[in-house]
Amino acid sequence: CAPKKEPVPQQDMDDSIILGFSQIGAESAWRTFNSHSVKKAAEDAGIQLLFENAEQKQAKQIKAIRSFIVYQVDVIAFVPIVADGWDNVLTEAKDAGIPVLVTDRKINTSDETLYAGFIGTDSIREGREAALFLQKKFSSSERDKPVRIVEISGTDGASCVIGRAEGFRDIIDDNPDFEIIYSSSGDFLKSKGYEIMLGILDEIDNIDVLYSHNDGMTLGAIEAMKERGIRPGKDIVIVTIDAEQAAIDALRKGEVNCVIECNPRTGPVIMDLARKLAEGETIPRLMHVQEEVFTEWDDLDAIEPRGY
Ligand code: GYE
Repeated sequence: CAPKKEPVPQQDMDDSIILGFSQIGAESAWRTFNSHSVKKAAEDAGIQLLFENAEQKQAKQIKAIRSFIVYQVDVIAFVPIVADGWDNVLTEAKDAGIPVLVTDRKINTSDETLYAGFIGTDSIREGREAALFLQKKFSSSERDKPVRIVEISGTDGASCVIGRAEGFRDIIDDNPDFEIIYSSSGDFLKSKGYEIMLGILDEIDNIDVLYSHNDGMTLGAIEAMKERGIRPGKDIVIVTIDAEQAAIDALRKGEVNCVIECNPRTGPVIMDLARKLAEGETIPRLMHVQEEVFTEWDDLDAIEPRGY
């Protein structure tokens, strides 16, 4: 017969916090590592994690959050795949007395009491850094016409995409030496980055810059450029966001010119915040993760292995 299970001491059961976490999917290496960070941190913190993968569907996230409410978890945390459409389900969580932590991407809501706080990326800053790099990159070039930029953005409606586009345009739109000649969403997918770039190269001439909202799409776009005999990082300057290892490797090879870090290592701080919320403490409303910028001018050997 099955070995007799040791009963879990009652106070251990009482002590372990139950955290319901709704993740959006596995669309990129960044996302996969973010999920790993959350799972590992929960294990290290002794927090019982109910982890749901929504496979890129907001409806599945809403269903997962409702299941957490029924289960009466202590805290709910989630990555909102898009910024809108959360008020109803978060009102249900509020009515059930369950605190909510928004992570990675932000939400739009008319009722700020629907969530306790946000921890994640500062996407407006990331967009600005991309533009500032381009201004520096082209500052010495004597040009009689503007620098022609194509943008491959991420999932439509995601706060990080809105922010990366907004931050970039805050600077670029005021500078007559630059113009964005094309923009399209690649949904953060490598395959779409490839398809879109192939289409752009067949339709548009004289492209100077690719601004891509994540490394996965950039890697796909680089494959397309090579297929068309274009030298990535030389014929077309490339700025990309995330800083996964493959992008740093491309930077070292001169196939990418600037990599802006978006930090996926939020697991430990999410667990710390969840514990505080479970214990009835307040947390900061807005926390941005630490992020660096890596350019072709830096000491690239000094960059630590990325882990994702
Ligand atoms: O840049 C991308 C992922 O939400 C900031 O989502 C995150 C983005 C990240 O798919 O690789």
